[in-house]
Amino acid sequence: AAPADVIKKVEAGFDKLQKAPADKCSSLLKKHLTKEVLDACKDKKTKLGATLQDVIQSGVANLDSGVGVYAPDAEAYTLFAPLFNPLIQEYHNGFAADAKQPPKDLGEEKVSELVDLDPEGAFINSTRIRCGRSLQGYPFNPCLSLHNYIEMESKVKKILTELKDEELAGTYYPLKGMTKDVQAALIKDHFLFKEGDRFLKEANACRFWPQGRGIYHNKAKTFLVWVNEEDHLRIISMQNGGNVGAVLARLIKGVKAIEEKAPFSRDERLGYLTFCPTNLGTTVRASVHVKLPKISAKQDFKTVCDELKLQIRGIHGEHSDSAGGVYDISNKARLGLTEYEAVKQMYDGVKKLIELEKAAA
Ligand code: CIR
Repeated sequence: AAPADVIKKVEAGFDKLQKAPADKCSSLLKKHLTKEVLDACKDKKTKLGATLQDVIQSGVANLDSGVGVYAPDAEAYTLFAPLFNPLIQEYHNGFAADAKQPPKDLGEEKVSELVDLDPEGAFINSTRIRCGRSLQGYPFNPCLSLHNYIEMESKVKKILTELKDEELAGTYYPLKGMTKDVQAALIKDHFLFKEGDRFLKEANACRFWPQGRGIYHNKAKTFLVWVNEEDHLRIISMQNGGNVGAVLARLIKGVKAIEEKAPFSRDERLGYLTFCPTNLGTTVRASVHVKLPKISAKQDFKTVCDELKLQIRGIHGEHSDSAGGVYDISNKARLGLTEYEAVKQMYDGVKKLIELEKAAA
C-alpha cells in the first residue's frame, strides 16, 4: 500500500484543489477527485510503485490544467479507475466505464476521400497528424530509469535509421548535444517539442532530460518521430497547405513500418496506451494551422468549435496563444472512435469553419 507520507500529500493536494476558486482551477481533476474517489484510491500502489500522488501531482501543482492527471504506468488506468473512468468519459465524448475502443482502422482505403481542404491556399498554413505509441515492456515517464531511457532510445534509433522507404528515410538527432540554436530553430518551425513544459515537469516526466530524448526526421521534414518526450514515440506527418489525405497516407506508411519492428502497448478497452488520458485509444491528433480572423473574434467561437468536436490551441503548442487570428484546430476526442474517424472529425469540422469564415461579414 501507499506509505503514510504519500497519503498525507495526496490529501493536501485534494484540499488545495477544493480551496482553489473556480476562476483559478476548473480542471477535470478537480471535478472528478471527489472525497469518495480520494478515499477509494489514496492508499493504492501499482506493482511498479506508483501512487495516486503520481497521477495527480501535475494538476495539483498547475491549477490551470485543463485535465490535470497522467498515468505513471499502464496499471494506473485500472487501479485508479474511480478517478480515470469518469474523467475519460467526460473528455472523450461519453466513453463509459464499459465502453471499448474499436479495432484499429487507420483508413488506408479512404485517404483519397480527404481532398484538399483549402485548394486555393487562402486559409490553411499547414496540416499535421500525429499519433503516440508506447513500447511494450516499459512503463511511462515517471517510472522510467536512466537505463530504460538509454535502451529505448537506442532501440528506436536503430528502427528509424533502418527505414527503407525513401519518403520516410532520414536522420536521428539526439537532444543531448544538440546546440541551442538548432533546437530553437526546430521548435520555432513547429518540428520539435518545447523544453520545460511545466505540466510534464510536475508530472515527473522530465527526469534525466535531455538523455534518451531526440527527434528523427526525413529530409523534407514531413515525417518526424519524437522520442521520449511525453510518450515513448510520437509519430508525426506534416506539410504545408490543407492536403489532409496526403498527410494521413504518409503517417500510415510510417506507423506501419515502425510497427513491424516495435511491439506497442495496446489495451483491450483503452486502445493504444499513452501517458496522458486525453490521448488514449487512437492517440490521433489531426490538426491544421488555420486563419480564421473573423469568426475567431466572435464570442461564440469556442462554442462553435465545441459543437464540432474540435479543440482550439495557439500555434506554438498546447497552452500557447494564438497569433494574428491563426489557430491550431484539431479533433478533441481520441478514444471510442477509429483513427480514421478521428481524422475525419477534424476534416469535417474545419471544412465547416472555413465555410463560416467565408460567409462572415
Ligand atoms: C493539462 O491538464 O492541461 C495538461 N496536463 C495537458 C492535458 C492534455 N491536453 C489537452 O487536453 N489538450
